[in-house]
Amino acid sequence: MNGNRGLSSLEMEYIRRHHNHEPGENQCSSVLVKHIKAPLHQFYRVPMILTNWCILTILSFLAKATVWSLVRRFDQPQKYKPFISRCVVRGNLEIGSVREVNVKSGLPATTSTERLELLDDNEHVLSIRILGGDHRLRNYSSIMSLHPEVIDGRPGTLVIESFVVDVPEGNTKDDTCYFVEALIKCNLKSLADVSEGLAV
Ligand code: A9S
Repeated sequence: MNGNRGLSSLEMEYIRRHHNHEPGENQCSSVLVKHIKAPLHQFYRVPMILTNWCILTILSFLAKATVWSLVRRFDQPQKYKPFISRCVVRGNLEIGSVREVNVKSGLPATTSTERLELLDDNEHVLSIRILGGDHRLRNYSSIMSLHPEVIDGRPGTLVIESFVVDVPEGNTKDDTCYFVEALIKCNLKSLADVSEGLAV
């Protein structure tokens, strides 16, 4: 983690609470923060006298995609990750599920095998671990935590993403951190574009 880098005390608290990587000697780790002008999740205030299965069924179909609804879809990372073309999950969305990810052409990889480590719909935390693939990210694991915030007086989402990964043979920690941070910045920019495009 590169020091405080202008993070607020609240962001530091979230990082302390959810992003506790312990990088080994030959690993690098970092944390990225993104402020998205879209709600973390959509909710409707329905008078209790009207709440019944019919109303909730209708509302569930009307619910717009929001930041957490995109992030939590371990089976569909391509919904917002620009480098992923296809994903197949073995098993259902439980801890331990494994996905086979196909990567778009032009990148230093074609496939990646990834395991769902944590999916918490209350704390809005997702963690994955890369098990394999024809790329150079060994022992890669990442944590995403989403937190509601107000941006320009409207519901927004603070997204914090951290990772830890082995430094490949022949590379430096800085090289490796720079490479992974660049990819994650692209993912978070795309997440913002998709979420803000959907949020009304
Ligand atoms: O997808 C993520 O959450 C994060 C990263 C760093 C994924 C990287 C990647 O999918 C490529 C974009 C293809 C780059 C993998 C697994 C390996 C790469 O070399």
